[in-house]
Amino acid sequence: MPALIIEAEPTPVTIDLLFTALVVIDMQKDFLYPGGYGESLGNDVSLLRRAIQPVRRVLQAARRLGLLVVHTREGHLPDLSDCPQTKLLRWPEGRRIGDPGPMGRILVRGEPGHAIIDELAPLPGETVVDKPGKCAFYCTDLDQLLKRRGIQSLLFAGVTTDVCCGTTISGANDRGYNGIVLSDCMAAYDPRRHASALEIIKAQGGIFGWVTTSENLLTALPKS
Ligand code: C5J
Repeated sequence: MPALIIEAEPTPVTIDLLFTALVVIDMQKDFLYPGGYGESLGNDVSLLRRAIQPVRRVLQAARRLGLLVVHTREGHLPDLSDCPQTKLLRWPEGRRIGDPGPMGRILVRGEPGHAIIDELAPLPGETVVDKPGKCAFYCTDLDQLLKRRGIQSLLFAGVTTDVCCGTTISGANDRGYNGIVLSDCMAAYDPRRHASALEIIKAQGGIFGWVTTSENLLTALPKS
C-alpha cells in the first residue's frame, strides 16, 4: 500500500497504512451511557454521542483495509488495588469508583459499564487494552504491542478529548509515534474543552500531532 497524504492541521500528514493503527479510546458504557462513571461525575453523557457514527465509519474503513485496530478501556481491578487513593477519594461516597450503580460497580473491569458500547463493540480478535490510568501507555503493554508491529502512526478516536485522549496523544508523542487526531471522532463533556484540547495538540507547529476529520481520512484512503 502506498503512502497517503491526509489534509490536516497544522500541515498535511503522510502515513503508510502498513505501519498505521487506529486507536479507539475508552468508548465504554461507563462514559457514554447514563448511569456510569461519566454521569456520576456530574456530566451530561449525551454530549459524547456525536462521536459514535464517525467512529463507526472509520472503524469500518480500518477493518476493510486490514489496519491494526486497538480499543482501550479505562477501569480497575475488582479489589481496586490499581486505583490510586487520589482518584478513588475524589468524589463523595456512593459516586466513587467501585461503588454499585445501574451498570454494576463503577469503572471496574468485568462489570457491564466497563464494556465498549454496543455500537462499537470490538470484533473477535481485535486488540483490547485495559488501562488503569488515563494515558493508554501507563501500566499497559501498548507501546511494545505497537513497536512489535513496526507501527509509526496512530489515528486517534474516542473519549474524552481533554482527558484520556489528550494524555494518550501526549504519551504517543513522547514514544515517537505520529499522532493524528480525528476531531469529529472524539468528544468531551464540554465542547469548549474539546476545542481547547484540539488547539493544544496542533499548536506550535503540531507539538503533539495533527488534527484532521474522518472525512479527510476517508477521502484519502483507498476505496478498495
Ligand atoms: C476520564 C476518559 N474522563 N476516558 N476518562 O476520566 O477520558
